[in-house]
Amino acid sequence: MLFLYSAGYTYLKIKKVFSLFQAFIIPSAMDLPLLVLYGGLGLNALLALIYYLRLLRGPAFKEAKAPDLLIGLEKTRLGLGDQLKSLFSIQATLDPAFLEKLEETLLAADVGVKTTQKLLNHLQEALKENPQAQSLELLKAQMVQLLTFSEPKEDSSLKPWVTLVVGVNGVGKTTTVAKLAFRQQQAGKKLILAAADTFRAGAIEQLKTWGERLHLPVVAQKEGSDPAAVAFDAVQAGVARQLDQVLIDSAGRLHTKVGLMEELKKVKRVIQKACPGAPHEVLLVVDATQGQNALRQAEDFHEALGLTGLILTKMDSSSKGGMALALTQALQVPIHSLGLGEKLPDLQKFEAKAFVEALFA
Ligand SMILES: Nc1nc2c(ncn2[C@@H]2O[C@H](COP(=O)(O)OP(=O)(O)O)[C@@H](O)[C@H]2O)c(=O)[nH]1
Ligand SMILES: [Mg+2]
Repeated sequence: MLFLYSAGYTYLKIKKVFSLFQAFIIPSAMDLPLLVLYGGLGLNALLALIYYLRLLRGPAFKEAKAPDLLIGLEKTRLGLGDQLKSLFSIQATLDPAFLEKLEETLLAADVGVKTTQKLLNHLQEALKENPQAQSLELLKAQMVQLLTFSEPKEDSSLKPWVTLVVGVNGVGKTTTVAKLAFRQQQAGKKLILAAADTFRAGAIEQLKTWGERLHLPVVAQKEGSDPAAVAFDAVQAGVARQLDQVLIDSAGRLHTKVGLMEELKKVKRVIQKACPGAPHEVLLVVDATQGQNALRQAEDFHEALGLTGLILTKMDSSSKGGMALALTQALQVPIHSLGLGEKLPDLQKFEAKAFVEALFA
């Protein structure tokens, strides 16, 4: 095939050179079949190129690069992991001056007062029991333990599995819904999205655009319509079509906080009506650059909705990743995923051990 192709190409090149000298053009019976062959192969190459470009921008692009946890956590590593490593490398006996420095470092990385105290107490206890142990390793192990929770596991017999995504404005909810959808789609799941942030027309358009890129259906109504009705329609469609998942985006405007919580509670109730037992997950999206300031918000959302997991976004631009410990301890809710960038593959399933290892790499 390749031989024929190059033979045809060479023949046509020669003919082109010859055509400079019109007098030498000799019509040949070979021209037509070679032109057809050459044209056919050229068309195939063009189709292959178009297909390749579609794969590149479409959801089916299987080689989507997973984010690198080491790069994504670089800022927090500089502020927390590296500081602790150098602290422990200079001195490893827990005298009061050392403990004070350790406490300072943990607090500066937004680990929070309570969790810092917990870590320090645990370290002292563990060293009493086992004086030969490496203090830094003990501290890391304790961090892993504090970050480990049992999570609701998706039950694939439940069709659909419904996830409600909540959080204040600008934290990355809509982007995270798209990233979650992308992840599920890569796993071969059938899903539908709901644009239940009806507060701004822009938010509805944003989700629709993601839906187009992912070739996924998006249930949406006009700006200002009832978000609970949008969520209800999407869940109902999920039940009727026996889809694997329904992912619901929601509003996060701040200026009427009580109104927002009431609205979200209503969304949750209505989802339950469309599908008993749903939503199976309520995920709070938190902007990691806010550090500990996000704690109050998170508590409010948890009280109103009963969160099942946290998604910390913008980890790639935050040095306050220690808040992962503060938040999970205060709420006793697991971290579901980490946002490590703005692109579709930039969402990583959270794993306590990998997280702590990356912080101290
Ligand atoms: N660097 C970075 N930016 C993010 C991440 N997640 C979301 N963003 C950006 O945050 C901004 C707000 O996101 P959006 O999804 O509209 O937030 P929403 O208002 O909560 O729906 C957008 O510019 C996103 O691209 C992340 O993990 N890392
Ligand atoms: Mg949004």
